[in-house]
Amino acid sequence: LKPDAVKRNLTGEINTQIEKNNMKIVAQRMMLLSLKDAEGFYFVHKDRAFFNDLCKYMTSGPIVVQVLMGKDVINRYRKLMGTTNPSNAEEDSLRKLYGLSVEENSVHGSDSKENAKIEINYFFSDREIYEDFTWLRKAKVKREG
Ligand code: 3AN
Repeated sequence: LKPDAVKRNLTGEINTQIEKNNMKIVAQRMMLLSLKDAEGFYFVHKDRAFFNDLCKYMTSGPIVVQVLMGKDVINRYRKLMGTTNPSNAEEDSLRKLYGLSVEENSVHGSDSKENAKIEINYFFSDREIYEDFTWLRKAKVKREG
């Protein structure tokens, strides 16, 4: 959950929607990213024009990082999030409901199992994850170059 959502006190509301859609929050933490954290997390976008602004925005206030579990969870959560730009996002999607702009679009979600592994390992240690996610640990990859 990105700074715009946390700032507007939407954590509970978004979590309710996640849970209502049969996805389980199995790890969660509120944190403030350093610029280095954000740059590492978004390293794949380092050549994009919006990279610096995006990293600055992601450090502008606390975020809530979480691990979701469920059947086909990556695709189902991406669908619940909606498209990157909230103004084009599907009715009832999180970005349509809460997003303010293409940058302040309230939520992030891993786009593949491979990236989910990297992103979960970026933020969580084994002991913070409620379910058995040991399979994740086989693929420790450092995102930063
Ligand atoms: P998504 O989060 O929908 O998968 P990505 O991975 O293409 O989108 O982009 C990562 C993040 O970068 C987005 N969530 C958004 O905050 C930001 N972003 C993407 N495209 C733009 C853009 N054209 N201008 C500003 N920020 C952008």
